Amino acid sequence: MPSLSILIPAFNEAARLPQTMELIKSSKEKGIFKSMELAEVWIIDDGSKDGTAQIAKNFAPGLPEIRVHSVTPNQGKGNAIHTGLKLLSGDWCLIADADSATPWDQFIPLAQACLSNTSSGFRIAMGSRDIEGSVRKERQSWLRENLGRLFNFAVRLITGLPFKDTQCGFKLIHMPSVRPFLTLLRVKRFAWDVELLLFAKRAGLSMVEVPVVWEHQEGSRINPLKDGIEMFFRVIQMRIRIAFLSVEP
Ligand SMILES: Nc1nc2c(ncn2[C@@H]2O[C@H](COP(=O)(O)OP(=O)(O)O)[C@@H](O)[C@H]2O)c(=O)[nH]1
Ligand SMILES: [Mg+2]
Repeated sequence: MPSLSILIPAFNEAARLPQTMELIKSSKEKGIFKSMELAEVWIIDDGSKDGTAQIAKNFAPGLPEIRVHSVTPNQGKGNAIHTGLKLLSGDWCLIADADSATPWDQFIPLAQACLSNTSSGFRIAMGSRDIEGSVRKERQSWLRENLGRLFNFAVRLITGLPFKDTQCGFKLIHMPSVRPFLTLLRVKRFAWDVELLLFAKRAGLSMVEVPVVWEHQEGSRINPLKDGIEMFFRVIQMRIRIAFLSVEP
């Protein structure tokens, strides 16, 4: 049976992480992850100032798979993900947000897409909030939701990636397939997903968007306008960089 590492980037998540730890524990007990062997739950604390790392460590007696790594000072979600991807040991990695905005049982359809017996078993399955079958239970603000759609439209136009939602924080990744290009990833903040998918496309990996349930959680760390503009320019920058990158992944 393949092993699974869960990877959660966390910036000042003292308030939202405990419930997420409880939810992972109860999901494990319910057998949500049973198609894989849950090996580790990595919390990458990114220069938090609210005791996030200690809160995660305190939970270890209830969830012995917990591993905590701290990056200081804060360097961004993408950087935390890259750090975690290099540390973890599972065959598969489920990247998820600290606020459990995508309920943990949504792992099941992602795993099904990846573990299908046929040759079409995907190497990356990304949760999507914007395809048929997606359910947005609690919605984000109108501005945030539509800026997200505009961003994804720009991503399709600039990169040629065909996906409707690259930014949902719930992705299942086959580690042996992405490991060869991990050291080439540069985007330290919120456009990290697009860069990973672009390198995966370049490496010829099969990828799929899987509709998921999504419930917006209060306490977002993202500033839709400021971060949105930065993400847009990062996408242009990465597109140019990848076009001129001669090293094969
Ligand atoms: N490591 C790290 N994680 C971050 C940073 N900013 C946000 N995150 C994490 O990214 C995830 C999603 O953040 P959130 O604010 O809920 O984003 P939203 O749901 O898209 O508004 C959470 O796990 C956050 O802790 C950061 O600067 N560093
Ligand atoms: Mg959130």
